[in-house]
Amino acid sequence: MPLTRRQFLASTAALALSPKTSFAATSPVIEATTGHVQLIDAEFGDYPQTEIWGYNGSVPGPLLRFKQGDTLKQELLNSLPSPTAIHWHGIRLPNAMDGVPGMTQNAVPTGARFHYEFPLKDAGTYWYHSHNQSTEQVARGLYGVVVVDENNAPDVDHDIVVVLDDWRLSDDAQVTDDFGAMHDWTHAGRLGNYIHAQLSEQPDSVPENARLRLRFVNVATDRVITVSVQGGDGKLIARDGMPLETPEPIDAMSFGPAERADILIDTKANEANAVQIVLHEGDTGYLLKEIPIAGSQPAREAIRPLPANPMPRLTDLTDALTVPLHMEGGAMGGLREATYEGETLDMRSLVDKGQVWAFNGQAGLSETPLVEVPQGQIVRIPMQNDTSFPHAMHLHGTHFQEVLPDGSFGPLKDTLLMLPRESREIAFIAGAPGKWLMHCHMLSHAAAGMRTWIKVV
Ligand SMILES: [Cu+2]
Repeated sequence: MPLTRRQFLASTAALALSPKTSFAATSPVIEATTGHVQLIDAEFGDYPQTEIWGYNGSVPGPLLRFKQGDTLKQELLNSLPSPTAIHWHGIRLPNAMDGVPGMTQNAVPTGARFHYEFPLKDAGTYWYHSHNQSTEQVARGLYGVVVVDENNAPDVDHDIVVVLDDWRLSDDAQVTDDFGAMHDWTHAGRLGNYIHAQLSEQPDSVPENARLRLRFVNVATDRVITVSVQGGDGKLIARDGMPLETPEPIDAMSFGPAERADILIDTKANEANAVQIVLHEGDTGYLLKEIPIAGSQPAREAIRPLPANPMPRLTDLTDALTVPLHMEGGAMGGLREATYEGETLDMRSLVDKGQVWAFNGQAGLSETPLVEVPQGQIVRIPMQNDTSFPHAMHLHGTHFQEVLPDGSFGPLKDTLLMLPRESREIAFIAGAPGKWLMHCHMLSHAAAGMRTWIKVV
């Protein structure tokens, strides 16, 4: 794999990482507001600061850090010109705290506040982001990370959040405002020209045999980001916040939008003498971030699994209710017709309304849910991706497990990346009562039709 120091995905904007981290400390009030940040590193030229929309004016927003069992209490203050709301991605919470305007709360108008408060039952790596006009608001920077520490967390030398993002910037480094571009919505979504990684902590160097916990979060609106870590041996210990029962070897990791992974690595001297986070695009690797290795310390004990969370896991599918989900639409295999806002529309009328994807022939949300089930009901959703694009299927309110072809269950996840034409099945135990969204986390696809909901009573 050829490794180059920098990536230029487009002629105008360089791929790099910002020279310093903008992670701020936890604060009780999160103000959604505009800000200016130096997104493009000076070594790529004399680019001006980028105007962003961010929590407390930064990207990412403040790193919110709690202990398992704590109660999250955060006041959202909206100082943006548009209404907004915060979704707490992957966190089990009461429905009224889920942050979905039109479904669980009203969007918070300019100048107003909304109080979010809920107990944090599960440890792990989660994130928060706008769920209102999110194709625009997340693309402008409205996201941050929530870390819930285990009460007996593994001993590590550094615990570092790695935020992976993809920006579409103009020649003068500003976020382009082509948020509803139909070509994006019908294809792979809003792909940027500036991919970067921001670290919550950047040690000057680490010794050989240092143990690092790296928490990867893909906050991109639409891009699947594939990275590997060089300069260490380690294991994958959690996905989407939830511990793996058995840590797994790490290879290149592909993250659909919203997917996370925690890894533990013990640093090993390599040619570069550095821990390197490498972006893979096709056959080429691009260096996103590195931490030099200097000195040495004694080797660590073997990596053990994280303590399990209280999230229940599936044991069998007896009495499960099965609800198939047929995913269709987009370019190269489009939709002939679909129901939208109660009307059956042909393809041209759908495009006029910006709706080009459907679940079970329904574009956007229907009045009635995909399924209504009592709390505790096991639901199976065989999903058929009958499109030419990947989709990152996300369920709100609880994690699911994949039902694997041999009948066993995959790890707990809240987002599943499905490749074109792929069929995969998920199953979950219906959690807290309420209206829970299920959608593609390619936010362009969600805006253009890939949304449904599940009612738990
Ligand atoms: Cu999608």
